[in-house]
Amino acid sequence: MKKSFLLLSLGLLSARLASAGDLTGVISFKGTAPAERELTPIKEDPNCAALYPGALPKTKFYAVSASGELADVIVSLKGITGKSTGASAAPVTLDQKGALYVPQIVAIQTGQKLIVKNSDPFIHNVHAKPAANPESNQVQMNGGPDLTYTFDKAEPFLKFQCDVHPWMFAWVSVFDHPYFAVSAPDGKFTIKNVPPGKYTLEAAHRKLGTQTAEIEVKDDGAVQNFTFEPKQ
Ligand SMILES: [Cu+2]
Repeated sequence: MKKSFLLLSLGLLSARLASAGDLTGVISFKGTAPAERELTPIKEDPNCAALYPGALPKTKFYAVSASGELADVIVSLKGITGKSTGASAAPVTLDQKGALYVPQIVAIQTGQKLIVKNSDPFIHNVHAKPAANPESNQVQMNGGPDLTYTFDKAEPFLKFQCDVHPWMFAWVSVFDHPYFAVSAPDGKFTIKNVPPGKYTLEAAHRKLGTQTAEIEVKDDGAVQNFTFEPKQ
């Protein structure tokens, strides 16, 4: 009797913890996505050219699903400062694979480790070009050790590029709080454990701009969706 009561209580508690204060939503895309940029084959790197005979990879900005959801949108609470838990957060990995950054859009906290890997059988040059944080430029050999970055200042869409492969870009948004998420291929996002209150929620896409919504998060969370359209 006692045991089943305990299990029931634990079950209720875990169900409550799982949903408490989670802010969720779906990002949709309406209309026709603009054509992605065409690329000129690179001749300077025969290793890469061998990997892609006749066709090169592309930096893909409009990651729209078959049913019209949009990935790679960074959703975050605005107006929160000095709340970073980045020093104790798990590192985030940015890989270089097939001469592309994977993923292309990343979000981390100030002080959180960003690990950059090279999974390709050739060299890359990892060039971080921040606006608010220090710039850095490092060669990363194939099979070479991972590179580790941390950023002290919040900044949106901090650019990483490869100076060997001119189509290789990644953007890393840095927040000084943990209340952000990147929309998945099905357009969904979840910002976990948001304290109840009123907030401005921002959704930012690298090419389609920024939208905001005034929201109220209650004890059991909140839902807020966004729809992006191609720019005129
Ligand atoms: Cu490269």
